[in-house]
Amino acid sequence: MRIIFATGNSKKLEEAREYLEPLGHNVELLTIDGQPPDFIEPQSSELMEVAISKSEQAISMLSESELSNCAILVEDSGLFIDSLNGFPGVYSSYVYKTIGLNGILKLMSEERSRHGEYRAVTVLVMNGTRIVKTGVCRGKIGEDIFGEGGFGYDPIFFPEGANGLSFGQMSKSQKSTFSHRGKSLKALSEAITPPSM
Ligand code: ITT
Repeated sequence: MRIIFATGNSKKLEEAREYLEPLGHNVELLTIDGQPPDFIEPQSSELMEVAISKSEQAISMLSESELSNCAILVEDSGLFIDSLNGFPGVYSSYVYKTIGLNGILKLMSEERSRHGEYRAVTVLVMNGTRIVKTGVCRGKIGEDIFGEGGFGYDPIFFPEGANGLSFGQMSKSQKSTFSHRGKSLKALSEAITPPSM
């Protein structure tokens, strides 16, 4: 299937390809006049609402184009830290660009519980049908920056069951086996794969 991924985040695209291409799907980046789409993010504390709004915007961007028959993929995700009442959550992208990893480490310096989770909501629209899948990855926020892989908060996020490795210290495929995005993409691929395959 030809899947158009509406994202400005090239690392999300790589992770989606890592997952969906071995299953025979072709994942392409949506660009409008050579640029990734510019979404209006709704003021909402719910990833689901943001993801559905992005998918509706992507569909209307493509409605008149030659890509209007392709499947459209969008994803919204974030890091939710328990002791910070879910912050940065839906604001993860903005918080990363403003206070960055060191800002989060500073906010966490007095916290005894370092538990948190990444969450992802993935939406695929094909032939007018919307499929929504979610993924969660529990873990802990480290006390320093470890590794240079992945993106965003990966160098300070230690997923459960990964023998003390941060996402920043893992290869793409290793990260995918634990990650929120990997889980939501796995559920999505199961939903679109005919039972005989
Ligand atoms: P698009 O909206 O264009 O897809 P984005 O990066 O702005 O790209 P989101 O609005 O969904 O995406 O924000 C998610 C942010 O949460 C992301 O920018 C990271 O800061 C963080 N995040 C989500 N998943 C992550 C992951 O697997 N590794 C590291 N950080 C992640």
